Amino acid sequence: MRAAVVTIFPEVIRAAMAEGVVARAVREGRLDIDLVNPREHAGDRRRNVDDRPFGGGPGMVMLAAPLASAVTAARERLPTSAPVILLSPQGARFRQQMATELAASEGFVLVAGRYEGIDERFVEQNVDREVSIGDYVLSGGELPALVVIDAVARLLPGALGNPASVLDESHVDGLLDWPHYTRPEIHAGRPTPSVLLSGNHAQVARWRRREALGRTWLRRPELLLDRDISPRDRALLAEYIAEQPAAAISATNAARTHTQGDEPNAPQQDH
Ligand code: 9D3
Repeated sequence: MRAAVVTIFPEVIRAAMAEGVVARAVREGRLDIDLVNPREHAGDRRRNVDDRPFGGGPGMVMLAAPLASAVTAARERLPTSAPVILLSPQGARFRQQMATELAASEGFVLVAGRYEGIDERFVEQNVDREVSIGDYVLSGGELPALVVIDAVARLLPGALGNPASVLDESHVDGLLDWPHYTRPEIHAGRPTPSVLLSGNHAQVARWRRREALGRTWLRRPELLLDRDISPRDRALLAEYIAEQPAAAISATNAARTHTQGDEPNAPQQDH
């Protein structure tokens, strides 16, 4: 797969491409990332890529022309099907499903912005979709672009030492992960749940499913709302809830009382 990142800080992307799952995908030829710097596409001698906002106000706005030219250059090296995705605080939230779609696609262009914003005419003329990675303020789109690339790179065929973990993991089947343990059996006086040492694979699988359902119910209940829960899962969840100390449930309810939106345990914002 080929991707391009349009950014005035290509070195930030390059640094992250040198390590880990992305580096491996690039090294093994499964991923090719072009970096295109709008500064190289600036029209003036000073190579300006920003200017003051019409209408006044603080901060600078990215010029449309260098960005448009950079995107055109990026697209010349990509299939025509490749969408142009702007990383933007105004975008739709990036989700695992989008990572899966991009991993199955022929390629894409990511545009990372800086400054207070981007000239809207560039967005209207060149951008297919806008994507945000969450409700917090960053200084630019480079880290979000890396988040997207990382999420996609690890899904590319041949990306993982253990491909089974791609199918098993949190958010793919819509549940949180179960708890993990490794040696030693006892750490700081705390034992490993005995079922994991029993060698009974069916019981291990049942325990993990119950823990995954239970933790999702406790920590991210909204993930359970939009899905069908099989009778077996329902029974496992009931078992989990019955075993919960009352204190754990009231602590969770207290946290939920102070939350809003789709991240139920996030602290409430000031009004
Ligand atoms: C004062 C209004 N700000 C919008 C909330 C201005 C502003 C803040 C941060 C304009 C640009 C940015 C830079 N952020 C991104 O480019 C960005 C981002 C983010 O800040 N959070 C989560 N996802 C993303 S994707 C791109």
